[in-house]
Amino acid sequence: MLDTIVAVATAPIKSALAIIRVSGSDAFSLVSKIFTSDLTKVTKRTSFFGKIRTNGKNIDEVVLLAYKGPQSFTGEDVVEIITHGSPLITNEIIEILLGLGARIALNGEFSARAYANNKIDLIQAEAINDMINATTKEAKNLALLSLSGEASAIIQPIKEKIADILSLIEVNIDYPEYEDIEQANKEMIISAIDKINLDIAKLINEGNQGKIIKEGINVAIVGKPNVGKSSLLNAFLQEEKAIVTDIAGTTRDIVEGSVNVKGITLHLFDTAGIRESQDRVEKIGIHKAKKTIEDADLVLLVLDASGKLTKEDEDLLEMTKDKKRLIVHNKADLKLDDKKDAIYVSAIQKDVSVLEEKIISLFGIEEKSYFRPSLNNARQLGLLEKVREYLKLAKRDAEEDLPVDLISVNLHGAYNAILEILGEHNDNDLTDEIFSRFCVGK
Ligand SMILES: Nc1nc2c(ncn2[C@@H]2O[C@H](COP(=O)(O)OP(=O)(O)OP(=O)(O)O)[C@@H](O)[C@H]2O)c(=O)[nH]1
Ligand SMILES: [Mg+2]
Repeated sequence: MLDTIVAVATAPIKSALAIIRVSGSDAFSLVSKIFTSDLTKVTKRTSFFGKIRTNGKNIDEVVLLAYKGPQSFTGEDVVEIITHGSPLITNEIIEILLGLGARIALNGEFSARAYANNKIDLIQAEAINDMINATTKEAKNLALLSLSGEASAIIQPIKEKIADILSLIEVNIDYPEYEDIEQANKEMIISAIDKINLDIAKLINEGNQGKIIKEGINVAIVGKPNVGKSSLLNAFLQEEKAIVTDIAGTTRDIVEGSVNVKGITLHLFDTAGIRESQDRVEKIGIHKAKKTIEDADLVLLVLDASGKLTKEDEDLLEMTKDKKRLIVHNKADLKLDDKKDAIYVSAIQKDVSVLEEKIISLFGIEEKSYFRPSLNNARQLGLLEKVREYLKLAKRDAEEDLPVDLISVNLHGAYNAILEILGEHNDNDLTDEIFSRFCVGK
């Protein structure tokens, strides 16, 4: 039996109310020892108003919710004590409960128990964190879709399609004498894998869009000295955050700022102008700038529209050529030439709306991705790639005319990777799937 755990669910600051959560088989009996009502008889979700007290001393007047497991968040008996919002009160109650035998909960332990007790799957558990950490309402909405199970639902049809082929193969192997069973042949397997691959590609594309909505885009602003990188950062942020002067080599350290463009957070990194330099401090800044380029999702390579392209610009064009990038011609108010399709801005005039639109469209964020459930974190996307990899191998095996039982090895791999996305660890349920599809016992 697991310990009974306790923790304050709200921030440890003065506020109107605070919530203490207790979960575990002893939750009702422990809390009953210090509460005016007896919770041990509770059979369904019940609310109480009463006093927390110990040794004849009142600690606080509280509202208390008792959830009889499994009808609770963790699936265990859960008590939520809503106290007045002083850390002194919550600390005192927690200390008493610890003294009575409860244990302080580890980070995420309530959610971990909910997952262990099949109240939520892994995608939903991750969504709880996403809900709390969301910094835009769009990111919060996506997290809510995952939390409510809608993201988990989109992987189910693919899981079933793989189970379909696997069950057909297994029945062919185990019951070759049944003539009325469809034959699992090479063409049929390849065509089924091709269809599943299309579904996976769609999920990966939608997941990548969701990831951007959730996490934003890391944008490195780079260029030779004095082209207006810091001015561009300031224009995005609409504040004078970075120092701007006409001295080449003004910025040394990275200057960061974030801005919300159409619900997408751009994490902007203004960097030192890149050039050959003997100055010790500037050299460190240039090194940091190069590192920022490597880590960025997008590079804004800033050129000076009022001057000619120099060797330094050309080196930077070469250095960033494999990155996702936009070439930004700044100082458009002074511009010499007018290149077709080039992006012109005037950072000094603080208008970067054209650039903002280019960035959003470069990442192909569709309107509907703001409202669409998706598998959008690195773990989920990595596992979708793994599914794709296994399907590729299974298709290769089929094309090479390997026996169906060997083809099924990689199909099992794909199936298990899907289970892993959902946090289900073994493919025991595949056996149930197989027998639910075929009436092999007739
Ligand atoms: N006319 C005009 N001047 C600009 C524009 N943007 C920046 N400047 C000027 O260009 C000079 C350099 O600007 P910064 O923003 O400091 O340039 P930087 O690229 O950050 O320079 P370093 O930090 O030295 O690499 C300043 O005098 C700015 O006022 C613009 O759009 N138009
Ligand atoms: Mg600068």
